[in-house]
Amino acid sequence: RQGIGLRKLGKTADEFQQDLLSNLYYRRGTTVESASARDAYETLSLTVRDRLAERRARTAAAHYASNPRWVYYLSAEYLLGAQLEQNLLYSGTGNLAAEAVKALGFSLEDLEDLDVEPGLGNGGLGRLAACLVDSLATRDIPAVGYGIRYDLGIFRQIITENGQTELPDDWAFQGNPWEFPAPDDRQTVGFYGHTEPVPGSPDRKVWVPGEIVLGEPSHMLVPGYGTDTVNIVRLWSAKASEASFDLSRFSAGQYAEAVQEAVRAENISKVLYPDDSTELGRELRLKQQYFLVSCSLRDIIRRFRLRNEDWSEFADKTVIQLNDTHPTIAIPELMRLLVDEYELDWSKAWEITRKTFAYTCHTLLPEALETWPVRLIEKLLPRHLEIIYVINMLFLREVGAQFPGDQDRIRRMSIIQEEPERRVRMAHLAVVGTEAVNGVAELHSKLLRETVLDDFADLWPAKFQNVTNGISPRRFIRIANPRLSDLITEGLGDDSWLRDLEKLAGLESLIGDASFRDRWQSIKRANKVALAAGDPDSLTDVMIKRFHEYKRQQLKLLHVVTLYQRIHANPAGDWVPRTVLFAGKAAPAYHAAKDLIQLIATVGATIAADPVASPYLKVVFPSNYNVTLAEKIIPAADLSEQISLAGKEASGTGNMKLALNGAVTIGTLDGANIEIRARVGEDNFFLFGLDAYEAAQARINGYQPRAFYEHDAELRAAIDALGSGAFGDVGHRVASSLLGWDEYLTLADYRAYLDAQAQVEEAWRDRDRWIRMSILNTAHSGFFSSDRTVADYAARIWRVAPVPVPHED
Ligand code: 26V
Repeated sequence: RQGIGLRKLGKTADEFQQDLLSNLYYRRGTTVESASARDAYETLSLTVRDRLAERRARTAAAHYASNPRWVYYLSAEYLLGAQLEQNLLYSGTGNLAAEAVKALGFSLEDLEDLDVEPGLGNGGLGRLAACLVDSLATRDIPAVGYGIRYDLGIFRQIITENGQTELPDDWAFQGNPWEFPAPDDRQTVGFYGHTEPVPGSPDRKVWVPGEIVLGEPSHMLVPGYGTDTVNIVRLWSAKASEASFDLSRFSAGQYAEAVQEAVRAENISKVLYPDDSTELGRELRLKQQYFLVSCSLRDIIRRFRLRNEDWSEFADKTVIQLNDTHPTIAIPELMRLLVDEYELDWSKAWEITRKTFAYTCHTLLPEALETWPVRLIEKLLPRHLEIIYVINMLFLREVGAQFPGDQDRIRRMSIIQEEPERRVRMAHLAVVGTEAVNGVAELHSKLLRETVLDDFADLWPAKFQNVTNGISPRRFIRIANPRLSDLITEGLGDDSWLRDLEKLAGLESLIGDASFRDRWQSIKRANKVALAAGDPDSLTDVMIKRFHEYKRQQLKLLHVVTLYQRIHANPAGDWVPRTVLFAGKAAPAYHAAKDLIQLIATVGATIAADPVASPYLKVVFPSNYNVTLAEKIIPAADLSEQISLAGKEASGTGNMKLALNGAVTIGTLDGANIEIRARVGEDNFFLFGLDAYEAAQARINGYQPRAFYEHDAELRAAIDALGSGAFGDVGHRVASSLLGWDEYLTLADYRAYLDAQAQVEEAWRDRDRWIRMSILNTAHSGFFSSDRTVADYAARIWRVAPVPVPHED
């Protein structure tokens, strides 16, 4: 196929215009005269996508030529964010596009409003996956992200005084111009059935599945910034095989029954599970996990075999990162493929498997650690259960040899939990079957070693590492906050900081420049005006994250109630005006979290209706927090609330996004807060509360929330107000849960939190001091770039090198 080449895509405004028009006519099938905003959006998206597709083709060629070591990121969730603005930026076509759509009679902003984000994740874990694939491409690392193409993403949330209502998120209802379907790469996935022995091969079995489902991939392009690499995220959709349509029933006129099995098959990728805090043990969720794993591993093997023959090279060419335990069934699945299908010895297969996988843990909460009933795995994946048993037997033999006679240790470490029912502990399987295990912030990694995984850290100390999370500076400052980005670029002389975020440290030398500080402040103000959440001159105090008791939105609410009561007690006081902004979703089945949302909305409405308090205090709760909304709120924030009970938040990443945009943090010694404080400096961070050891100790020593209630009159007044009946049953429930048990020590930290908030107000009143703090937060956030996170993984866990893609112009 020599001598064949692609026509160059337009570089000038005229040429871009021509490309846009040809897409409008030939791909969208409409005309200039009749083009709607939707037509213009779809056409522009295709025109931008074409530019990335050309880079993608060169990337694939460079990767094929070098047969490199690949990183495969396996994640049940991705929160990629809106694509149009990102892809305009990464393809450098923003100005051309603005001109071209203007000629069609539209503005770029109108079209960006039509660009819906694929909400294929719950929160931090899903957004981290998106930041890491961005940085993998930016660092020219050959990588594929594998995930599930849920038809329905994270639910759409509506907030009223009755709390949260959920609506389905049919995100691709009008199509998705960013996606390339690849039906030729479909895979076949088995479920249920039984296994049969293979005569003469004791390690091997034949699995005869009882149900077959097809996985159809499509991919989204993941461009690197400032480089030609374009990687992909490959998402699997479940499709019924033809065999699932029951023709005999159809012929008998039982039309609904005839398609019943097909509908069941396609339900696998129908909806994202919106519970990110407690494992419900649902069969469909396990099916989703195995569906992702089975399709992805076969695709990985297909790709390996394009350039390689020898299995002994598999682990040299492949590293598979497990994003939490959700894809951990990949460990027995790779064993099954190698032993049963490719006929490798067990010990050779195990050596390959262990070397191939690495595992990232994202939690410390015991209720979020996945375990699956043995009976469920036995029914759904009978061969995998057999393999897990063999893995466990050989593993426990190893433990027994290291610690002779230590039966209790064997019970604790077993992959199988025996009581109260037999379950498979996925985190144990993930540690046993991988080469490296990491936590997501220094404290989290340390607590993993000292608590949940302590026995494993004793056995294999070298396996345990830390890789502190990071965020994409492209999305979370350049795209979210163009005003501040322009000022930074001007201040630093160029925009190379977007690929080398530590360069932000150079802002420190501008801090003495009064006009720079003025401009910094005016930009913050302009961002608040654009957000239109409250008085732009008030202190904009934001708490944006999933609702969970450990994150302690209830502590923030107690603070709000106390401020309200103080203002009432002294209406003529010199109060600092505040706009308190909450945003976030609660899992639909998490009643305590939903109660909190409702209570915040109700208290907010009471304050808004109160002429005494409302000039100083406003509570706002915009609906449907997602990546797009985060990009609007973060640039407008003055104060970042990171107030989880110490030892509970693995890392947090919103904390990094807010600090990068010049918000000052009030926070506990938890997750990455500790690392943020160490970098921005103690003077530029409002610290309060128990540390992780004190918190654990308080519980052991018989913590009594009532004692705090009785000894603190303001706390008592706040809780009494909530429980008084003025806020209905929700007020009662929240107040009595705090007084009765207070799982996350809210009352123990209340006074320290209010004292820290008083210091916040003192700093805020000295406006020049506040601006300096704000600038220093941005200047010292460079470490939290996900480019650094990826560099850490690449050097210490993946041992991969970049493969540059030759530039063409
Ligand atoms: C957990 C579970 C638990 C079992 C049921 C289903 C389900 C679905 C999703 C999840 C994910 C929760 C874990 C998570 O998002 N962790 C967050 O990860 C962030 C990135 O590392 C980190 O910054 C947050 O601190 C951590 O809470």
